[in-house]
Amino acid sequence: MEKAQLRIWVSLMSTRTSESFIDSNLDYDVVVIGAGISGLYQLYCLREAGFRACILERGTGVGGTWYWNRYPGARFDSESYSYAYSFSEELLEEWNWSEHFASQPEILRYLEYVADKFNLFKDIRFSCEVTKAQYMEEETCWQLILANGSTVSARILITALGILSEPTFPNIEGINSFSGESFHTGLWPKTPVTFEGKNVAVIGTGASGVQTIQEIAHEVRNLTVFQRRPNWCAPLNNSDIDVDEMNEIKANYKDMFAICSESHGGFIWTVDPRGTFEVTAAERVSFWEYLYASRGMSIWQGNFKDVLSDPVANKELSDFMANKIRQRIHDPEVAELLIPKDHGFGTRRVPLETKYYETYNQPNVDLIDLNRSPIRAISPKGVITSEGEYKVDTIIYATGFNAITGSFDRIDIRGASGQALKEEWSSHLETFLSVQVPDYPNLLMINGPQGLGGNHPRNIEYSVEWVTSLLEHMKSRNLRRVEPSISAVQTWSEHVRAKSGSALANKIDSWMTGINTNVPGKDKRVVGFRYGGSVQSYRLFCDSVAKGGYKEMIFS
Ligand code: N01
Repeated sequence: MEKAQLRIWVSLMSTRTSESFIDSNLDYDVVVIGAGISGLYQLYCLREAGFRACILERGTGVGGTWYWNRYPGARFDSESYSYAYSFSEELLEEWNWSEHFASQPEILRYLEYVADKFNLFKDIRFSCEVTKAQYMEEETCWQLILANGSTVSARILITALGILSEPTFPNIEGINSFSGESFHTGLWPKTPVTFEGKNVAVIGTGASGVQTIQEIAHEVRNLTVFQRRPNWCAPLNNSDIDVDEMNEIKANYKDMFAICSESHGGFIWTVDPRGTFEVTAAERVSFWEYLYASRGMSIWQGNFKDVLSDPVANKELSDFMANKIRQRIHDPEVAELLIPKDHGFGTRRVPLETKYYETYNQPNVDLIDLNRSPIRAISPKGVITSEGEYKVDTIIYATGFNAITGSFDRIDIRGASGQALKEEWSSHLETFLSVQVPDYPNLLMINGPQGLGGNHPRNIEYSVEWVTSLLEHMKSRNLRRVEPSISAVQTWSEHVRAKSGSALANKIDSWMTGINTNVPGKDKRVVGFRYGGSVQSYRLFCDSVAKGGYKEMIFS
């Protein structure tokens, strides 16, 4: 079916190939995959720049991450107003956030509002899963094949897939034999799920697991949490935003976004210029108490300059955080199970919590240490560990994602030489600026591998604008093809590796270093899986490429 379609299409195209960037024989100038935060803004910018563009989205609505992750308790853990779009003053003025850290339903409402306000829905094709993307050298375009068998052609393909959009289930025997209900946090159904009176198992204690556990613990009859490695969690300290506070936030948007541009990770919290041991012990503890009582990622992103790079400073902070856990949990044995021993505070993603630790003081909540009693299998009735069977009505898999490359892997992406991107990346993960890959001309990625972590919407806006400028550069010069030079890719990759140097996080197994024990081949850390430098150093590099006329890229 696919081959036959491709042959007909190629013969049609060969008689109609255009010499200019714009080619009315192609369905679109640009196709974007994904209608999340990246895709929506990309569509908006492309339209403003006069391109014929559309989004292909496999879901039935907009929102991306916030469409799929509808699990109980899902919410921002960066301040709502700093984690939304900044490009439209009108939008900033119109939208009122109800909480400092908005919940998933509110976030989804916001993204739907944005899509509606900017009339984006008309160019989004929902329930359109792209299964194959083939670059066609002769026609200088991408040919996409959708799950329903139809094809779409475009000069340029932009992936706006999200870095955490390919959920992974654990490789546990019998996982399909369970007779009760089971859910993955990243694939949560739209229909309401009730837990009242039910015995529920949660597997996984990352950010999604923590948000789910603390939310449902009060509703379920019994909750059994299966924990492999504990994470360091910090208090979210969420609260409502009233009218006056929202007005004040609106009045300060400009200054707040300026702080985001100047902070290392794009957040509103900036690193304290002092070293941990440059202050007295009393000052240190008092600063940490202040941060612990502050909102969101303050204790992670707004701490002393060396806590995430100097092991001794990090140990001191980890001890502070461990004591906080001990103070909050009644049973000392449970407290010790919840204190990470294999990594220091902030070296993996810090889940933000609201009374998460107190959950384990509830009589209906049990914590199972999978290091002591590993899961052997899922049975029709529940979870079997080396110590016995836990019978439950519902299993929640909060077991994470095949990060960054996983969402590309699900599409058979073939470049100029016919090589599959999945194979290419299994042995050689290099990009140019996280935007392009050699041999995959006219494929542009929003936040691909080697891209920035931190405040995603801030990074997304920057990358979308950078990509749009590149396309305007091409269109105005009638350039039809773009690919990075090999030397540019090498220079960028060396830069990425150099920036991976000092952070302790790079020496720890996590999705951020490319590890997922449930995915074959993702068992070794990848240096520079994500860009370890600051927002400023990333932008400086990208800006210099644009200002220099994109000399690192080969156009034709
Ligand atoms: O996934 P994770 P997540 N047997 O990979 C465990 C973002 N996010 O969905 O640590 C048993 O962090 C695994 O154990 P271990 C955020 O960036 C944002 O929670 O590998 N357990 C771990 O405990 C975050 O970092 C928000 O030993 C298994 C858990 O499952 C990212 O998404 C909210 C297992 C997976 O944790 C991912 O978070 C939520 C197995 N076979 C998430 N396999 C916001 O609020 C895995 N685990 C913005």
